[in-house]
Amino acid sequence: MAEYQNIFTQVQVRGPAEMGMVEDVDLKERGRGVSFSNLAGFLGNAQLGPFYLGPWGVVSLMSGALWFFMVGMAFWVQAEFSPAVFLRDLFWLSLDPPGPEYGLGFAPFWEGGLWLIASFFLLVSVMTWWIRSWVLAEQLGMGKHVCYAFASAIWLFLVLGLIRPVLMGSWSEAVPYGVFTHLDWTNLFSLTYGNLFYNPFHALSIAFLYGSALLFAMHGATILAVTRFGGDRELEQIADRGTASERAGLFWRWTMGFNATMEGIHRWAWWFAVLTTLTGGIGILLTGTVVDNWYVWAQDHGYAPPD
Ligand code: 07D
Ligand code: 07D
Repeated sequence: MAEYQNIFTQVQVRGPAEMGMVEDVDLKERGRGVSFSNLAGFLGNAQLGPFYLGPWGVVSLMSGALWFFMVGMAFWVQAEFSPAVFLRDLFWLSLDPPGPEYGLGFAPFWEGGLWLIASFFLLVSVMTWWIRSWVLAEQLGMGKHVCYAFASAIWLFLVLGLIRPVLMGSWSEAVPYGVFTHLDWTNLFSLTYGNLFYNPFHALSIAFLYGSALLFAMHGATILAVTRFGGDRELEQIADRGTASERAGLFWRWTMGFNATMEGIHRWAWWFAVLTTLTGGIGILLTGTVVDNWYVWAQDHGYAPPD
């Protein structure tokens, strides 16, 4: 039994490549290349591929690559074409949106114009990847739960880079493309609007984010703890005594009086993750449009003490 106490244990059984179902799947858009990796098997499944590309995948990868290339070109110019400076300053280089003087208009190439063009390609890339998630779920006869969860993340992404800047009347409100500069933007955003901690939607978003981590830890640990009874196969709830499902459920009922079911735990996880970015997007959308200073707002609403 001791060998199953290891949280990394993964038994790798390797047979011929598993090509997957063919019913209702557009096979000419699915590759034939398959390889195996011990490392991948250690982390999950050893088989890599076949990969399904399709027209939306092509558009998404190409426009994503264009965005990446444009950001890279801007960095390269800022580094004055020096590979050493480029590498040294990589995390501090930035492609910034236009200044406030350009409003929602176009801007000269090196004063935000390139940011606008790159953003267009990032938008196309993210939206077509979302369509791809829909198309593939459809072909596999699945529900659209992944698409809706991804849509929630895209909601926050759109609020940050498109919807809120449009409502504020200026592209300068949007987020720059840079590792530390996007953190500076985040910090400045909070300072400009009187401390984002007093935005209740930011608080909700944090509660769901922390909750997601807690739920993921509880679920991951619980399933690992009952793999010795076959729990890693996540069978439907079974009425029989002594099954992995029963033990996993009982552990939590005995521990805290309540247990999720094999089905329900995944609904908990889905909702917590989805609500993190859903509430977050609402919080950002309200900032500067409806509320100018969250600390003052909080005082007015009894959420912060008066001075
Ligand atoms: C682990 C899945 C894999 C994804 C990865 C990210 C890029 C960017 C671009 C070099 C969990 C790939 C990165 C494609 C390359 C250039 C120009 C997901 C996993 C590995 N952030 N953020 C990061 C993005 C915002 C904030 C890291 C994107 C908001 C804070 C990475 C967006 C605000 C911190 C990154 C976005 C904000 C980070 C790691 C888009 C408020 C960190 C991300 C499109 C939400 C952390 C140096 C990660 C860090 C970090 C990417 C938006 C705040 C570079 C693509 C504007 C406070 N962010 N971020 O692992 O180390 O995500 O920063 O909206 O501390 Mg950010
Ligand atoms: C960004 C969704 C969009 C991403 C997409 C992915 C690619 C790359 C690449 C495959 C992350 C596209 C991907 C293109 C593909 C490859 C390689 C999700 C994103 C579609 N905060 N804060 C949050 C905390 C403070 C601020 C959320 C904590 C300060 C701002 C989260 C603290 C100030 C914003 C959160 C803290 C501040 C946020 C993000 C603590 C800064 C946001 C949730 C302990 C000084 C965002 C309402 C998320 C938001 C946000 C946590 C502090 C500013 C819960 C724990 C007070 C401006 N903060 N924060 O899932 O929604 O993001 O706010 O101090 O915009 Mg905050």
